Amino acid sequence: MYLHESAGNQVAESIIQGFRTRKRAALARAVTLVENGSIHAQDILEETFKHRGRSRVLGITGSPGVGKSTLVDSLITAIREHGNSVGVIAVDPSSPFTGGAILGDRVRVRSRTTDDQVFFRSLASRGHLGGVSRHTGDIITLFDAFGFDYVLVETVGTGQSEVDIMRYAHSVLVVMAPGLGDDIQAIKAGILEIGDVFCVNKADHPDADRAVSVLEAMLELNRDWKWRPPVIKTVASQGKGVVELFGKINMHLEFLEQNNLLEERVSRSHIASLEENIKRETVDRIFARSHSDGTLDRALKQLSEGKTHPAALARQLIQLYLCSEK
Ligand SMILES: Nc1nc2c(ncn2[C@@H]2O[C@H](COP(=O)(O)OP(=O)(O)OP(=O)(O)O)[C@@H](O)[C@H]2O)c(=O)[nH]1
Ligand SMILES: [Mg+2]
Repeated sequence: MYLHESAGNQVAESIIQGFRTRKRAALARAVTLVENGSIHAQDILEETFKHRGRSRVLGITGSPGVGKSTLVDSLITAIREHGNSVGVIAVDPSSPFTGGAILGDRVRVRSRTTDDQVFFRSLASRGHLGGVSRHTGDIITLFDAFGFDYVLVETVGTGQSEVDIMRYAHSVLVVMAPGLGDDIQAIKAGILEIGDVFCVNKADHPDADRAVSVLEAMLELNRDWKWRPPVIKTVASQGKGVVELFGKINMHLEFLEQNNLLEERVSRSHIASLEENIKRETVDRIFARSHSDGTLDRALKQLSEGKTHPAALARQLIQLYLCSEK
């Protein structure tokens, strides 16, 4: 049962009602309210949280331009061919330095407005004041509660925050491409540790086999795999290898279920979610409030003048904005 009748929150109630009848407009509205930190968000989140747990959450990460969105597009086709529904969340880097359309030829996943079993939403990865958006976990929960069979989350794996997003996934697909010097860099960034399935995309490129060998050799170094991540070659732009890739992803999810490891992943996502909420209630709140009342500017001035140590200032801000609250 969704939200009880007595709850006087009309906005939340109509959205919950929309979830019950699988109205995509209700999901779109809920995401916007959560992203904007609306006063209705909490009611919606609390209610929808009870209904999550159905979706298989797949994280897709990799360097800019390796073909993640193109792959997502072909994965949607594969998922639909199995008769399953899918929600896609694309977390876009919105930093003026790193992101948005780094490459001019970036692909946008088609929204497929005619297919009501597919829903696409793009999120900015940075919140106000340059902080990382703290809503990804909540938004994944909304998608899950809406009842999609699969939720795909695409992020550009360039920074820690993007890697952190992968903690919400049950299965992580790391996408690489030959000819970008990507193999070595990716290994440095620790991306090898987070992948459950690896994909060498752009296999139409002559260096693809070499990239696969490098990756396989690196994976061989770890002999203690519970699950040895497979490496699949794809040409996403032609849909080649995608059925096999989708098969491996499902094999990984089944492996987790059969070995009682899915709970670990779910627990990892709960920890990430808790962290997200704690940071929002503390770090983000302190920054927002001290910014709006001018304290932050004064604090920064003190720091640049070398009058106070950041630790002392941090304690003062915590005292001022968190401890003094009722
Ligand atoms: N040759 C070739 N090109 C591909 C392949 N897959 C994708 N592309 C092209 O590579 C470019 C980038 O693809 P995207 O899907 O936007 O890559 P992305 O990883 O989502 O990029 P960002 O979201 O910007 O990080 C586009 O021009 C695609 O058409 C492939 O298998 N072979
Ligand atoms: Mg993309």
